[in-house]
Amino acid sequence: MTKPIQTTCPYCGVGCGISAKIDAAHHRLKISGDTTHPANFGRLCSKGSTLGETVELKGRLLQPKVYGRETSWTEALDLVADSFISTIEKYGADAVAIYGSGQLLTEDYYVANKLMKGFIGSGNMDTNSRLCMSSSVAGHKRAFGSDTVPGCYEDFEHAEMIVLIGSNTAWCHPVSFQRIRAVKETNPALKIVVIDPRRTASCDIADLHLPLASGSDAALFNGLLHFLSQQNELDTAYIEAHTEGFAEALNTAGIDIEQVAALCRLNKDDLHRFYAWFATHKKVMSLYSQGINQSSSGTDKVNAIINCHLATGSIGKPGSGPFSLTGQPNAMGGREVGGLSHQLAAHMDFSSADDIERVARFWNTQNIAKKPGYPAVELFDAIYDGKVKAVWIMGTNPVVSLPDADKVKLALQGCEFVVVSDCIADTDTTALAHVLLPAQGWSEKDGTVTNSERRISRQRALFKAAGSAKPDWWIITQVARRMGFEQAFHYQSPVEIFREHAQLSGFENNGLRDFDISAFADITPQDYERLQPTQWPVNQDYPQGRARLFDDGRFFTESGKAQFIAITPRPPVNLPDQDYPLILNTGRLRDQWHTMTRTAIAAKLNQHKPEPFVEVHAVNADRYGLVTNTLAIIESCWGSMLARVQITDSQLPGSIFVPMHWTEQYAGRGRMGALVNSIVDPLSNQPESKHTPVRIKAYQPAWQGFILSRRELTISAPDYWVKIKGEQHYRYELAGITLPENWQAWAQQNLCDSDGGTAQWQEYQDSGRGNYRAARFVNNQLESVIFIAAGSALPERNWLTGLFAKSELEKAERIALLTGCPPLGVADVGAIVCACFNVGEKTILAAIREKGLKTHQEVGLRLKAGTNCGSCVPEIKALL
Ligand SMILES: Nc1nc2c(c(=O)[nH]1)N[C@H]1C(S)=C(S)[C@@H](COP(=O)(O)OP(=O)(O)OC[C@H]3O[C@@H](n4cnc5c(=O)[nH]c(N)nc54)[C@H](O)[C@@H]3O)O[C@H]1N2
Ligand SMILES: Nc1nc2c(c(=O)[nH]1)N[C@H]1C(S)=C(S)[C@@H](COP(=O)(O)OP(=O)(O)OC[C@H]3O[C@@H](n4cnc5c(=O)[nH]c(N)nc54)[C@H](O)[C@@H]3O)O[C@H]1N2
Ligand code: SF4
Ligand SMILES: [Mo]
Repeated sequence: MTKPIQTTCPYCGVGCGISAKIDAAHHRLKISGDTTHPANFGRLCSKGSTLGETVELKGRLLQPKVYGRETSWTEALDLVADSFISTIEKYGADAVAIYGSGQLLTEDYYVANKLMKGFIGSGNMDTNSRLCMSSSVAGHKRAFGSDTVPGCYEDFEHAEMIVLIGSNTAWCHPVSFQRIRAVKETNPALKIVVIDPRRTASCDIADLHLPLASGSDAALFNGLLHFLSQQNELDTAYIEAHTEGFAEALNTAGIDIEQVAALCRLNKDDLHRFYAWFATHKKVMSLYSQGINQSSSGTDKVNAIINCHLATGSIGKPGSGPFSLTGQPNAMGGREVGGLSHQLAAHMDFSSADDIERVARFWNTQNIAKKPGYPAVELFDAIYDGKVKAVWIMGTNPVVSLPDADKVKLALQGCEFVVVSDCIADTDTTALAHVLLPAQGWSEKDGTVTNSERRISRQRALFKAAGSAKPDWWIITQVARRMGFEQAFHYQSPVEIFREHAQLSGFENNGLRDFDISAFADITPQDYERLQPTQWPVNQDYPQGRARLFDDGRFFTESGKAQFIAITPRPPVNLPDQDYPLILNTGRLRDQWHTMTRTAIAAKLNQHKPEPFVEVHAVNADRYGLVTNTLAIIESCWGSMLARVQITDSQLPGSIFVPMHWTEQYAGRGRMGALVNSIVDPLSNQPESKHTPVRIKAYQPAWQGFILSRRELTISAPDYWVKIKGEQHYRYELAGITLPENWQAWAQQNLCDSDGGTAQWQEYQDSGRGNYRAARFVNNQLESVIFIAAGSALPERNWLTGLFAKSELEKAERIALLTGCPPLGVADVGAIVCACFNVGEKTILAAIREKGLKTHQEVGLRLKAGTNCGSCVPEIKALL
């Protein structure tokens, strides 16, 4: 092992610093939190801690492919450039598009955007940030004249009240959540309010949870503005000096508490409590995320929140302000380079002719795009309609993550030319590519990312590239050169791109644009190598960066004043009806990242929630005949999926929740994007991913079962299947409508995949009851087990999966094997709660009972559970 390298976590927008020790010989990493990084001071969550498990080469895309055939970079790049050129010649520049991602590094993103908007001359570069941050971007622009997140993480320590709105911070920004938890523990007076239709793990530290009706946030914050005015809790001096449009906003917001309570379906006293707290605490932070942004009124929701901060002057000051939590590691960097189709670059956009002229001059191009391109949903519609004929998808998986995802699939199936750059070979989107370009993964790439608090950090390469994989910036510039743009894409390394990006940010800026990192305009390769995490702006006035913007009361609007926006709340567009009576809400799980291409490789991360599931309130479960742990089919006008039922009172009656993560690589019929309506916000074009009318009913298979196997298998897919990678085994959950003729033959066919050796079989069959069980041993080692039942009566999986860690089974274990239950005296750990230390629910419950443990700290002392990343503390507390 060498000296540790400091880099940044490639998952969420918290942007944690990582210290990685490299064992190059064995291609292994030892990951720990970077104690010097201001985003995390050494903390990491379950996903960051397990990054070392995701760097294996199995499953990686290692070689360029054209039409399914492996080839050289030269052939692949020539083909991409030639096809783009000929499509443009035949149909014009708007017939091609790039669809990028907040998971690209700033340098990759900058050149992709420059190529499309500056040189191909079309606005058709959009990004998955359209599905993520675009309502925040639009809200910021309206209020501040710029896309600025005013505050910083340090504000958590100064705040008197923190409101989490449409944000499951505990699972989605775990290190920030742990930081807030720590503040709350030392200062119990800190008020925490969660505003979310679901009772999430984030409610664990909340003084108040407001389970508002889906989509009703704008009314709630309008009501707050009205309340603040009625209670004389406005900062009139601030409003007078630094804002415009207050009177109209207040007028439009004229809604009293009773009306809000009725609209949001909230308890009036709870609502009053929240309003009174907001009014009486001076330092209030509003942290918000997808419950706000992913809505047909997302931009209005953002401005309704900002209005309240402007009205109380609680912005730009320590411990206060609206704070949009960014999702992806480089959501912010993407906004800096202008990755959204209406943006140009460096916080300039197509709405200003001066901006267009300025950027054209800087890039020295005659061919700059003059108007916005298609935003994501429209882009895939345009592909479907044949208007866009060649698309290049980079670092995103739209066949899963876009709404109406079956239509997206059809669009790509019908598209003349689809290029996909990814680091993983098999995804639902790579399956549809004509050209596949292998990108370097997180552990191989070099560049910068910007987190939620505007902090630019370096990602540094830890390993040499896997196979022939190349950095995204290299791939893009190679295509650009082949398209005839050698001059403008002559870069040899990321620092040259970063330098140009920094120069553009300062170009004719003169304090007119918030994004200014001109202090890096001449950065040397050595300084870039050593670059320390810094918050922009970084310029002459702020050479060390700036923690807070708007602390001077100056905004980037023409008048220099912030704008109140008058908001008229609108309900979601598609409302439930007789046919589709429920609201489908979608979101994230603690231990998975988006479409699972990387997190599902880490066995530890698959234990928390192994299968696609649907959370349903008991009232709805009763009504639709759903039973816990059985399967249900969920249908919308657009598509359907299968998921396992979890009945919970954390759900509001009338809404159901499914995680967004499962794809066709890991589950048959678990891809939720197929159901989601493609309604968008008219201002931001962000999809309403949290609200689709659906129906649900029990799914009654003829048989259910599971297979555990030491090796990965190719199973003749039944109606329902899920693949779960575990420690030393793969687990397959299965269910089918049709029974195979003979289970023995079916098992032979599906389990005997290429494991060599002579297998010994142990079998049990009760044909009358439809039960079949078998175990196979190869060289005395357990190779696989299969359990099939007519109903859902199957043994728990934990004890059985644990047997794969053993080189040989004891006699008692072998005897007990086909009962599925441990031999007498052996404990079953239960479902894994703490992924970091692999501690199961049953172990925790037993310790609580037997040792009389009272707090999560005591559980931590005994079992270590919850003492690393802390993400499972809410669950431990629930068990207590
Ligand atoms: N573990 C994990 N962490 C992640 C990610 C991941 O995939 N996995 N992805 C990252 C990314 S890209 C993003 S964008 C962030 C997202 O982070 P979050 O926005 O926190 O995550 P979500 O689960 O999508 O949605 C948050 C909450 O919005 C609620 N919600 C739904 N409708 C409404 C509504 O009308 N009003 C309000 N107030 N709330 C509503 C949902 O019930 C849900 O609990 O997470 C980032 N972090
Ligand atoms: N219904 C519903 N839909 C949603 C959401 C929701 O809450 N509900 N959330 C939305 C949000 S906020 C987001 S951000 C999106 C996320 O959705 P996606 O962007 O589609 O999801 P990812 O799985 O992150 O896809 C990233 C892809 O890039 C690959 N990759 C990783 N690193 C690199 C790299 O360095 N270079 C290249 N070229 N490829 C790389 C990964 O293997 C993976 O295939 O989903 C959106 N869709
Ligand atoms: S909170 Fe977790 S996922 Fe997010 S950056 Fe930090 S370690 Fe990575
Ligand atoms: Mo996101």
